Amino acid sequence: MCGIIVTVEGEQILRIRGDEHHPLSRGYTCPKGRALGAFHHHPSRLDRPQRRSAESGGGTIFAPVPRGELVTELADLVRTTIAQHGADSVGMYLASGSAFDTNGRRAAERFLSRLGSAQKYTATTIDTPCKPLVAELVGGWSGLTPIWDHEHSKLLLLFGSNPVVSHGHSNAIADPVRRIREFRDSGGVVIVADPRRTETAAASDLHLQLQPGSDFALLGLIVRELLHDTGRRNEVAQRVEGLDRLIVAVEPFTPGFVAGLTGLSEPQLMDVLDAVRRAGRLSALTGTGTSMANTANSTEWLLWALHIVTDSADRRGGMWFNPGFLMQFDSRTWEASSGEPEAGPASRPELPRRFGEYPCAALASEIESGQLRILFVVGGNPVTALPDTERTRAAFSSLDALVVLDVVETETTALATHVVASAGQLERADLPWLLDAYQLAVATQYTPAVVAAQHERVSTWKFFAELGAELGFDVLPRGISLEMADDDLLLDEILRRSRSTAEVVRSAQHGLVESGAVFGWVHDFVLPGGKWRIAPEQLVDQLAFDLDQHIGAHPHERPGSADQFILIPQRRLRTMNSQFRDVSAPGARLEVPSAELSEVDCARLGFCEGDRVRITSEHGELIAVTRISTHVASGCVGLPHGWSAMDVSRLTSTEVDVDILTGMIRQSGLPVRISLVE
Ligand SMILES: Nc1nc2c(c(=O)[nH]1)N[C@H]1C(S)=C(S)[C@@H](COP(=O)(O)OP(=O)(O)OC[C@H]3O[C@@H](n4cnc5c(=O)[nH]c(N)nc54)[C@H](O)[C@@H]3O)O[C@H]1N2
Ligand SMILES: Nc1nc2c(c(=O)[nH]1)N[C@H]1C(S)=C(S)[C@@H](COP(=O)(O)OP(=O)(O)OC[C@H]3O[C@@H](n4cnc5c(=O)[nH]c(N)nc54)[C@H](O)[C@@H]3O)O[C@H]1N2
Ligand SMILES: [Mo]
Repeated sequence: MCGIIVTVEGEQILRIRGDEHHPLSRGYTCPKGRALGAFHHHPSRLDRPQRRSAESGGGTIFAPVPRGELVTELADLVRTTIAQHGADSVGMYLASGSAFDTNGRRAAERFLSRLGSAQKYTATTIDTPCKPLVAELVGGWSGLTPIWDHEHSKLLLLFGSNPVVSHGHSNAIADPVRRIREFRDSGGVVIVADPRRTETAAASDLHLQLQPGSDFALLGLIVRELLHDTGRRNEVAQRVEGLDRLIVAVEPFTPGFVAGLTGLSEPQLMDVLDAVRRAGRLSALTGTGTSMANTANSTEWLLWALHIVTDSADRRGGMWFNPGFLMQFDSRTWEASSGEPEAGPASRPELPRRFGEYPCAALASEIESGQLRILFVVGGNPVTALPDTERTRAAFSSLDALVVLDVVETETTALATHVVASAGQLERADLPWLLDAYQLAVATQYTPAVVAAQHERVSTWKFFAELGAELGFDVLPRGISLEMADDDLLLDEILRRSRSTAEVVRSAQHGLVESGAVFGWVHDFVLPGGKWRIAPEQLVDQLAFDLDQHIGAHPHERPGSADQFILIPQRRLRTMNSQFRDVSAPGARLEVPSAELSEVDCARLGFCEGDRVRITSEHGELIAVTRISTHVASGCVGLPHGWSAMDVSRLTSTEVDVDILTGMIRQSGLPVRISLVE
């Protein structure tokens, strides 16, 4: 999402730097952006379509196959499989690598829906399904994403997000350190709730080092205290439906109770409350620290409740919803969703189907039970990203076909029956379409292809269009044939319905900002009956449940065994999930996976820096190398994901700890034991 300048000589990427004229990233680019050249020339970059041909001593041998032949073969297989087992025997997993390939993502999704299959899985359900869930239940539409009003708000609350490293979760915060500094320089206050003293916490006004999974209690307290004011209550009652239920639901969150749950002192809690009262309106954002916890839905709900109670939601000086430059959500007609899920997958009927997809938690069982027989993976590495690695591997190996579209070899391509070498980021023209509404302004950026696609790499859209044609249906938009289509023609289709024209967007070399935050469109067009449904029954029930569970399992009350820890997720600066593990920007070090432990715990248990430790959960174990840190709270262990050498997915499960409302797997706040490997 940062503007970059790429220096090219022939087909060689020589250098990448931030574009100082880019209105949002202003010359900044992170190490991942600067590593795009190295990624483009990756030693295991995929160059041509391949088919699994033989096994040899644990490895698989792939043979190149002409694309036409591959397409015909796959079309035959899809046709016969669907004839025998129905449309739902073919499925798709779409993830991070496709989020930035606008034409590819759209064609892949269209292909699946033309097949008539319900077997759609995306990274949303292993990342943050609480966000669309709460948006749908409270606001009437799952696509509403809170965005920081960095220009007008005076208080930013961050829960379980570390934008200095991640550059934001569902907020594209380019240039994060400078953004935060500017915000504070103009009188803004930043408060970070995180069990780790993060790089973002270090740049903030106040760091609350709370117990993992206890964010909902802190938010419950603030909402409760604010609603004690009768004037506010009466005012809020005009704007919402269900206020009485909210008031009852947050009643347990007294200062004493919340101090016990969060591990924060009562004076600290009062400081936060004072800051909220002083600011009036505020922006509050969550990230994966809370969205992957078993209290995710309660936390997200109370965060929305806080926005609404302070009249911050969709209001200047509070937070906003980006209608998107390309998507233009503010010019559509909306019908509020009831929030009822559709029927779940056959092998796990207790799991919900929401937002037009099944939860990833059901992917393995759908394959094992024979429902799902052909899987397309589009820009994802599910072998490292999904829980219970061995089960995922076994399930994938049993598929009739695993078709993986990627740019490099991965743990997932290694299990594929067919590999499609996709054209990469620098080899295609593109627009930030899927993340359009995650930006800090109503903005877009067109980028032309920097180099031509080399070898036999193919655009993801073209592959699906060809496969669709072979199966007898159109994947591309009406009026665009496969013969005439190219990247730009397809992007024009999107720009035609955007806030501007293709000509204007294309000629804006450094990206285009239409406006900063805009307010009010959600009130005007989206909210059911013009009011927030502030206390949906499902969430009220969930909160009561979480309270019971959390009190039972709270660290302070657990039988105190010295080797017990709570696992918390974290991102690393130079990797992007499993990407950039083995290539980096010129001169930059590679990331090394490690388990981050506090000095105190290491001293207590006799662990030294670089020791090998065994980390065990209820579901599995892994061996990790320790990294001693003053950042992480005592009692917590921080583990990144996306590594097969130190694979955190071995510790997580698709069977227990699965959220009933969303199917989200618990990946944050997991109890583990740690011991030294002799
Ligand atoms: N460099 C880099 N950037 C990335 C990625 C990457 O892999 N590397 N991945 C991208 C992706 S896919 C995503 S989804 C985003 C994620 O973006 P973020 O959500 O900002 O992810 P993190 O940086 O891991 O921050 C999560 C924080 O939550 C804290 N935490 C853990 N448990 C709890 C808890 O119970 N309560 C609270 N309050 N905090 C908790 C952790 O200590 C950590 O600091 O980042 C994106 N950006
Ligand atoms: N335990 C645990 N599990 C987690 C997480 C955690 O914190 N803890 N985080 C979760 C989160 S937030 C996420 S988003 C998921 C990530 O899950 P995934 O998105 O499945 O994982 P990535 O490693 O990002 O895989 C992206 C793939 O896309 C490929 N790619 C890159 N560019 C392109 C392109 O232009 N075209 C194509 N076709 N492919 C491309 C890359 O080579 C890579 O293999 O993992 C989740 N899993
Ligand atoms: Mo993610």
